[in-house]
Amino acid sequence: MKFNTKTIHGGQIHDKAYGSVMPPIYQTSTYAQSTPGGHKGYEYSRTHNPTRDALEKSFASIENGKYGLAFASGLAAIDAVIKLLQPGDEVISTNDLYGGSYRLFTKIFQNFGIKFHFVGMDKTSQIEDYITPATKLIWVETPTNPMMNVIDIEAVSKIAKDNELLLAVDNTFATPYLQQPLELGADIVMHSATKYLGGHSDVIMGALVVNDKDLADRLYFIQNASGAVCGPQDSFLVLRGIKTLHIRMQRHCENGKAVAHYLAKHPKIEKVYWPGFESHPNHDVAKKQMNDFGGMVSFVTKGNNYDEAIKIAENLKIFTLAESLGGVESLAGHPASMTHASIPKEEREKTGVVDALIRLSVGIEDEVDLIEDLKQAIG
Ligand code: P1T
Repeated sequence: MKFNTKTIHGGQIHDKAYGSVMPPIYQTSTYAQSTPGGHKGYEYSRTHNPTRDALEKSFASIENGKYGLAFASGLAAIDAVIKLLQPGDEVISTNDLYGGSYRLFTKIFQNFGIKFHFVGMDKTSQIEDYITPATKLIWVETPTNPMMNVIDIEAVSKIAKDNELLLAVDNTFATPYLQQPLELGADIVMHSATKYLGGHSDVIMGALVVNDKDLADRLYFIQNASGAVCGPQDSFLVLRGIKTLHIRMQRHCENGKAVAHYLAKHPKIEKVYWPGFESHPNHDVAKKQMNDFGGMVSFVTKGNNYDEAIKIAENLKIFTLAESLGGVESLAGHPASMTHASIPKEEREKTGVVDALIRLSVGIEDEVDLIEDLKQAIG
């Protein structure tokens, strides 16, 4: 089945009771048993829920994997992955990543004796310098949030396999429409389904997809034991969102390209970060592993002018100044004070997250209106 068909039908069956085309929202915490253990496959909704099951099958299908897991948030999904580890284990992570992922690693799991190394991965050889006998996992986010670096998943996967390490890829920015990490050798693909998969800025959710049965069983165990699951109503909404993922992504990419090119020519803009530019340092990798370049664009104002950046963020009318990304509506964010505020200033500035950086999640409105909005806001 092709990707555009999988978004609509992947892993889905019509409801057995009445043939409903969409799965019913099974808004129940528990299930009647005829005798202890005499149930129809469902005991308690933390463990399984039919609406969540339908969504988990869709996650697996669109990522070309065997097993899907849905969580209460993207961070809950990451939390489950790190719980595969033990005190004393080490993780090598992308150095430019969502601030909340960084916070979870450094402020929660570091206290449990897990060590994290944050490494620039666009030169994959740098990863090998950090591998020790204690290393268990490589955490890749690509394209990175918010600097839009692109990491060669296939090359990292070779390093992971040679050293018997797990490779997890946060595929939130790209979505499976643009890149499929399991096909490139990753063991785990992770999403903040809050973003493009849900697609409508109305749900918080996370996803994992894996191929290995043993790994899946360990993650299902953690999902049930820790309990950070999503509810049936949210499962339904994300399942509905996924059905238009391919159409939305096509438009996100077209509008992202138009916005990136407009900004690149603007005299008041110093630099635009978007992997579609031939001048982007990882453009060749992006061309190799992605089908297009996505709808996320970051930029800094001329002379790194903080006041100008804030003025633009405040002046935008169609772009809403808000955290998050990946919805149909365009959003603008100021990473230094919003999504990446939990990373110490000197750490974030090393990766380019300066105070004059603005991040755009380019939505699927008319391109003409988006460019007009940027024009009036930049002035
Ligand atoms: O917000 P949540 O669903 O828990 O997902 C966390 C997360 C994980 N990974 C990436 C790449 C992300 O971008 C996020 C969430 N990011 C934002 C809220 C943001 O505005 O960048």
